[in-house]
Amino acid sequence: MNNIALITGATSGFGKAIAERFAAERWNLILTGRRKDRLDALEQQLRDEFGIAVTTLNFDVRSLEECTSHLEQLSHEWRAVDVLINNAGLALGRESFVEGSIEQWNTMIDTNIKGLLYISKIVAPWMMERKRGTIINIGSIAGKDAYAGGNVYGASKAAVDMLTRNMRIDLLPHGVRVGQIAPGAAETEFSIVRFSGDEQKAAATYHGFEPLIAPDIADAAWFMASRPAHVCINDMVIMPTAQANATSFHKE
Ligand code: NDP
Ligand code: 8X3
Repeated sequence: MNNIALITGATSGFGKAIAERFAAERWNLILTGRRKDRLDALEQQLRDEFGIAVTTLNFDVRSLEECTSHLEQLSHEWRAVDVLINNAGLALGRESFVEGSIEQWNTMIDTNIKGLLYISKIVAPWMMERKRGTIINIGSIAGKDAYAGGNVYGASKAAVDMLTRNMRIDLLPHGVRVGQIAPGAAETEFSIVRFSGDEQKAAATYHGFEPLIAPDIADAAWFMASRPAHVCINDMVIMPTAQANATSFHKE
């Protein structure tokens, strides 16, 4: 059987591009997300184009019950996950925390931190049993560097950064490697979600410079996953050339 990657949040942006990249390398895929129509379309596209096997799981990573029931329904064959990519996540709002919505905070914390933990707690033992595997967490420059209005989103990604380092220690005796990709500004649906569907405001985020695009991150994920077994890429910070850190942009 081909290698297997499990990618959360595969309905859009980085997750979809990572699915396409791994499919092109003839990996079989487990793809998750809440939008079933998109999962179904991607499954069909990847099967037709690359002839790989695809399993889709339609659930919300914020729910431990849903994570458990969907992942536990995978057969023994599909549990042989070689690479887990914890990608599902989002930002909501860019106000000062004083003006922030507690509901939005909960959504970010439940998705970006707790969802990642729930999925990893279920999948890591499958890797431990096989004494190999790779977990790639999608963090952010926002987890390393503060910016105005980044507050809870940044804190959730700082948690991803720290969890990545701790998970690597916990899984060290088991031959499972754990790394992070921390991107800067990338044009996906991220800002449309962040600004509650306001496409103009979302597009303005990328005015005057060339942002990253999803395949840039897919290339990085593939690079990490395809290193020889004795090599672990701990952390990759990937920025647009026009962005030096969370706040310094060269705009024309
Ligand atoms: P998109 O909005 O394009 O994709 C986000 C993906 O996450 C979607 O597939 C969405 O699927 C999934 N998702 C969100 N919430 C949930 C949930 N509760 N349960 C299951 N799936 C969920 O954004 P990106 O591709 O840009 O974002 C991917 C990751 O990259 C996120 O973790 C984000 O924080 C991070 N990131 C993004 C950057 C950027 O500038 N774009 C930079 C740095 C990091 P669905 O809605 O169908 O459930
Ligand atoms: C997304 C990048 O800088 O908009 O994580 O927060 S940023």
